[in-house]
Amino acid sequence: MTAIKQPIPSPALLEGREAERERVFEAFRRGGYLQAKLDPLGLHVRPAPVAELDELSGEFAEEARRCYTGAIGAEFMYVPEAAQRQWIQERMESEPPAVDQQRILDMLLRAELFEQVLQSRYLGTKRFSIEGVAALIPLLDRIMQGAIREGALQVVLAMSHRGRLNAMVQIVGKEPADIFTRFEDVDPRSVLGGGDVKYHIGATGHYIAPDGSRLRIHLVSNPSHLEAVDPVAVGRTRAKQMRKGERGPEQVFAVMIHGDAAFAGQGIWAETLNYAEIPGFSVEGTLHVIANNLIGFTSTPQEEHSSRFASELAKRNAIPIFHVNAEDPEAVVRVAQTALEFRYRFRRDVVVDLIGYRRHGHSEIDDPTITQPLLYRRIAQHPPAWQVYAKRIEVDAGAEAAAVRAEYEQAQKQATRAATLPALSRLPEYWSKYAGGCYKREYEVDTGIPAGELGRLGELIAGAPPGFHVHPKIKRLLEQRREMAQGKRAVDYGMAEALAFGSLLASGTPVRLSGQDSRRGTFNQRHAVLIDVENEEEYIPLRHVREQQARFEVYNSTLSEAGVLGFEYGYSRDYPETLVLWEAQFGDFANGAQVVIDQFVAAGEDKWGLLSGLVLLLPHGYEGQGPEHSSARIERYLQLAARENMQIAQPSNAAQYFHLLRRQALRKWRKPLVVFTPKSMLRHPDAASPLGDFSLPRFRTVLPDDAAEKASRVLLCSGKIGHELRAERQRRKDTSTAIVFLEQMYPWPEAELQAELDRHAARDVVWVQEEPANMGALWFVLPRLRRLARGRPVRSVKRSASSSPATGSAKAHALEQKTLLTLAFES
Ligand SMILES: Cc1ncc(C[n+]2csc(CCOP(=O)(O)OP(=O)(O)O)c2C)c(N)n1
Repeated sequence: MTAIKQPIPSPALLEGREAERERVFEAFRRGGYLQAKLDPLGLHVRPAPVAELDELSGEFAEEARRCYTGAIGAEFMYVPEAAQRQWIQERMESEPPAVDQQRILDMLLRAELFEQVLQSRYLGTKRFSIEGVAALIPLLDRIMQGAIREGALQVVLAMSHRGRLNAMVQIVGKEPADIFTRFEDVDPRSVLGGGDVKYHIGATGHYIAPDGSRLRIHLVSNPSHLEAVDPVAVGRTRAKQMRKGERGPEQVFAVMIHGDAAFAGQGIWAETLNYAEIPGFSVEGTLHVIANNLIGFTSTPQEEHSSRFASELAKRNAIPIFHVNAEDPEAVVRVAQTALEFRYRFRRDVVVDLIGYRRHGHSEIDDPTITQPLLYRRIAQHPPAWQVYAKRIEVDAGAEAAAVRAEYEQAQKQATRAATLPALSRLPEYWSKYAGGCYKREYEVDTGIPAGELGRLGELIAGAPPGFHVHPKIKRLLEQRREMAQGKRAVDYGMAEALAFGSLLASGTPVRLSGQDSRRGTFNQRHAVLIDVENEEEYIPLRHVREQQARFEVYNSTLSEAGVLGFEYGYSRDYPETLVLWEAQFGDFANGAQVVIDQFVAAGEDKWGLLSGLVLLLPHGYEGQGPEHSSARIERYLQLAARENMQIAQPSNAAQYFHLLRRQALRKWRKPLVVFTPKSMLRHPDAASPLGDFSLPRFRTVLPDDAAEKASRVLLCSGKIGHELRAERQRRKDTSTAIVFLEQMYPWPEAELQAELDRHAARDVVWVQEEPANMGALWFVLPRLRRLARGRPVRSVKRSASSSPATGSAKAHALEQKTLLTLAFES
């Protein structure tokens, strides 16, 4: 969808007064939001002079001003679809719908008194109070009610620290006592070295509407890293929608709450918005709310963004933005209803920019009067939202306030007697058959497939329907794949992967793979989608391996790492039956997703007890392609490895890759799997495997060397360098060197490696790696290897330490590589 960011001409055919009215209204539709009264304190977002509007007067201008410059400022005239503009216009220009004033008052009052009781009982503890944007609660209340009416069964709610504890109680339906218990911090032994702070952990529960109807709410666990949860929440929503089938986007939708500074500043959200309308990633509209307190920690809006509003970035997708003054809760509720209906009617993202202030410091231990003394003097004199509203609707809410306070105080007392931490969330039923924690041998399954079955599968994988015009190069490739499946030619990585996917799909495991250019494969190795050269029609062989097979999805992702990896992680969280894979274009680029790797992939189980079987495919290997096309940074993943939180592997041949992928899908142990995948070895004969190896029972964590039983030296290595060492050994006609491949680095295969080292009488054990001394697996492997070497000296061969992973010169690379090989055999 393209945004036409130019004025839309007024209807030409209107005449007389009607035309005049339309002209005036058009002006306000376009610019009225700049004059809306949005800032409760009137300090930052003041109505701006707009010449075209200021010069308008008379009855029509007055009417238009009422619609467009009150407590709601709607930005929508850049939306290219006339029907969407028209729809918004009608809502802005009609009478506001009736609201339940008592309910709004009740919501505001509960939100603020909950904070006050926390403040009085846990003074000096961080809680990130909602006060100043308490209207967020009636806003969410209206969204949830509307969602129920639209047919939603479940809402995925993502939010950062601000107001989170409050939302847990008022919207997710958690018991106030459960939240107070978290402040009591009981039972610390249960979370030694793990767990997370109370304002980051997830929660599941039910929103209960006034008529008693219920909506399941899933508040997503998130790290401190602002906005990092966005793609995860979208991925989770997509997975939940897929589970529901065709009505998924109606039954499940996402609500995301952002801070103003984070919304304007963090790129991961922009990456997430970018795929909002792309078929493989769309959730048919997310409802965004900026809980905009016009401050970020100590920074002012002028320091946070170059634009008038924090929401500006949202316009990249030409979606509507509704700014609303948080101190007009009826306008807030109206906007909530409009945004919700917009999402359901047009299935697009929509933004509500709820503008308020922040009553306390960033957290309650910060003193904001140091950096904003005047603002906070003003805020100190400003009454809480519930009092402002009670006065406006002329209700004496004193008695109700006292009752609500007493209720929360009672809950707090109850919490002081609790002995254990209450669980705030429950995993859905579909997780019941999977296990996390430490590895157990009983999880192991056989992954081999009989040759006959491989032949049958191969025939289908290498096939195209009659009349389909296959590209001549691909025709050759398919022919070769057929020969591979018949055992006439060694199987390469591309085919091994297709066989792994195909066999899983045939036996009922869905597969979802995304990454930049992953449909073809960056290295021209995959060709998961065939393109008809005559008409560009597509044929996906892996969707035709069996009649009632599982779903196969393969997508070229947007050019994003953090956003897309976050999405796929999220998807894996809510579809554990699916083999979900994310592929980096080159492993080097995965560092753009480091936040997701650190905070979700590596630490999700430790912090939140949440499992994922996500696979990261990271092309890795030194081939003279320069500093950013060589290293997937093995060292970084090994550094993150602890308590069997994930698996890190580098299969050195096609069959091993096949078994590894199948193992990941078929074991009930759900752990992220990081795979360093080949580039030059993709089609190299040394890394191809005979068909028979696909019938072997399992993936082998260590590939022994039977060629040199009586070796005087053992070279231990992983990946491509091992094949180069083998070639060098052959060139030298060396019979005294064993070359052992470490195929899985983590969990460290202690027993398998010990057995292999014990088999060789070698004096010398040498770890050989392509990476510089300060990178690669060296630091991880050496101490472990020394333990297993039983007193034999353990040395290493590697490139010199370097600040950059690889040289930019192909010739320098070749020299270095030659030196490595020489040192491995001669030093
Ligand atoms: C990526 C990242 N950088 C910095 C921080 C530290 N930090 C926590 S809250 C915050 C201010 C956030 O301001 P805003 O988004 O406006 O939300 P508010 O706290 O005002 O509700 C900062 C800088 C962080 N959590 N994450």
